[in-house]
Amino acid sequence: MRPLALVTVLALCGPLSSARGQISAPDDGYDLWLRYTRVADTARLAEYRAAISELVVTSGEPTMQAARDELALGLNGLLGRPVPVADAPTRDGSVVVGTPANSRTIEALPLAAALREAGPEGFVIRALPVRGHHAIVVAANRDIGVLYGVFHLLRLLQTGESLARLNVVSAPRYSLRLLDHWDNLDGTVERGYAGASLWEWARLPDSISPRYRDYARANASIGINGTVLTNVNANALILTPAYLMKVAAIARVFRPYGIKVYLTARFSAPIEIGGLATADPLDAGVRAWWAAKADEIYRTIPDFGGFVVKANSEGQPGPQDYHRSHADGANMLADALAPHGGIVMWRAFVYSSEVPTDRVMQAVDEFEPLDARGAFRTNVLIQAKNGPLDFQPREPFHPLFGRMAHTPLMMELQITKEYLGQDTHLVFLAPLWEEVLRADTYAPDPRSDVAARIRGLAGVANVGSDRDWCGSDFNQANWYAFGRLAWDPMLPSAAIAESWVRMTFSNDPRVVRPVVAMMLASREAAVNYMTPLGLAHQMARGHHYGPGPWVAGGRADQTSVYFNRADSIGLGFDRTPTGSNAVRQYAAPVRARFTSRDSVPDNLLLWFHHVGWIEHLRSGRTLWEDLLQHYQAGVDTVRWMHRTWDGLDGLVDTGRFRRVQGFLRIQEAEARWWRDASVLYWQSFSHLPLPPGYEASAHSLEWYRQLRCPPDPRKPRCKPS
Ligand code: GCV
Repeated sequence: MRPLALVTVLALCGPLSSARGQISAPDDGYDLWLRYTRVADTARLAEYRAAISELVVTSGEPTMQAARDELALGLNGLLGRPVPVADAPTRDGSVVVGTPANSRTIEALPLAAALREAGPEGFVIRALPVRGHHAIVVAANRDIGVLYGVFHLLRLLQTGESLARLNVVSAPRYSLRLLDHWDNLDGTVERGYAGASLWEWARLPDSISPRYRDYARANASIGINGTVLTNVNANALILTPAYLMKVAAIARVFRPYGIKVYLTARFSAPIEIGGLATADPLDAGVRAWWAAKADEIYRTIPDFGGFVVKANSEGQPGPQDYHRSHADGANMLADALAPHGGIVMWRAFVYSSEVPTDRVMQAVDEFEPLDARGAFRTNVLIQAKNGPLDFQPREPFHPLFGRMAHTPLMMELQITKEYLGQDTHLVFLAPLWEEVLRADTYAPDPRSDVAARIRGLAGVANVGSDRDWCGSDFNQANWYAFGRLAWDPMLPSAAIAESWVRMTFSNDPRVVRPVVAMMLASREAAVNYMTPLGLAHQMARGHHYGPGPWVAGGRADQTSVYFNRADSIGLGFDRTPTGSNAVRQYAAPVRARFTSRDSVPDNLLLWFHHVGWIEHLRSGRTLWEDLLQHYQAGVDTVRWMHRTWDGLDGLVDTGRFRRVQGFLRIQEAEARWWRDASVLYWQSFSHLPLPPGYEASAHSLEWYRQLRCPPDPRKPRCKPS
């Protein structure tokens, strides 16, 4: 982040003006949502200045120091004047910050009931008299709660909330709120679209990038409390002493911000770095090796969080290599970590070596019987992706969320947009995540939503070494949204979008309203132009960027044709009892809803049913007509987003305005590319005409099929049509 002095100077100077009276200096996006520019609304500014005149922080512990520094930075900027730090409230307007253990003032206040409600990580913010003065109190049971409370208070000011009658008690719903980095030790990032890895392994542990602290600070501001540093396609070297020293150095920077580090454990590490002949989880030597490795890790990193494991999936080694079960593998690692309080997050994204009848059924088939036997140790969590396939623009919720009666579950979301336009397309993911968190599993009863069935959220990070962290200004919103939902999974997408826009761009309603509207429309737009009506996995092979509904060959269940089942009759994967019967993995009411053509939601129709091209849908239109309409709606929405953004010229700084504008240009061309390539391909089966007035495709199907879109630099992303 900018040094304190610079922020203060900028804030005191006031914004630079443009023709429309707003900031126009180019902004590189580095500050994310943590912008503390002077409050523009003069009435609010006067209210804040009257309510806040000094800071009282009495503890010098690292987390409390971080809280004090953040408050000083934020208040100085937002109020446009320095706010002095005092030892005790001396006048009206004190912001008193602390825990009953580190502040006598807080200890003496009547906050016991509220603090009980706040729990170990939550906080209380109240306006109340302290020693005869008007004060604002940010109190918590632990220092980290204070830091979270400080970020919350600053957010209220950033978003222009009134401080009158301030009374907040907030506690996170989950204790595990993690970012998973798919970062490799060579600095590349699997499915990363924001530059190289943040972790400078070659320079660690002696050289500490200042970005580590800025990253930790951004995470703490949204309540994230864990970071898995390494790719699930793991490299055993991370567990060697030299790398553990490097990990310890990162952990030291993260610690004051309440962030624990976790690592991915390569199942074959005992062979690769331990010199053993086997990695069999029931072998005594292997078990001893992992126990000793855990001891060594905790000697180096005393608050180490634990392991994430991808085993027997996409070629990764695992217990099945030794004819052992996932439970045998997970329990071995759990036993090694248990004496130190560590956990194992064992992924349910499994890919068997044989092609199954229906790929989306494998996780339940493998994990439910183990759960039924209570086979997993208590410090094992099974981590499932939101849907049973692979982070598609839309999937039904993963049936595993309704099937595991004994073993705690984590849900993995993908913040990096592997299948949703990667760096350039503006797609706000909170509506996707809200949809799955609120989905009712009916297991064991109605109102058992997915949010209630899990113990934590892990998000595959979209953060890299790019100056703007995420590869695009709007991708930052997805990092922000993930943290906010991990704290409170019932927070509506609209509220998340609005607070992000206010903090990141402006409180001006001429900006807030249209940008929030764009964000909220963006996910459905992407579904429409990529995979409408429940289609999935229609992306080009490998890079997963552009359309590839024709992809065939190689392993069948990694191809588009396997998932779309297009033929002369119709389109879609029959997962009802007449087909793969994947619906059987859902609780009875959900199964019935998905099985019947009368009740299956239109947006999942082709996920569960093979539908004839000229069959009528509930809309009264045929499948063919509805399909065309959805593709067109996707394109039209992106055009509208583009026009809406153009209308913000002068209301947003030139740097971000132009960057977003350029990306929307790409997105519009590529939405057409998706529509045209897909429609032409389906037409080669349906042989049905386009209705009069339907925008004709610019090129032939063959032209689209031979396009090698990124990363091939010799081809354009998409030829302008
Ligand atoms: C890390 C998908 C991605 C892979 C990823 C895998 C996983 O298949 O394309 O890059 O591997 O999911 O989640 O393990």
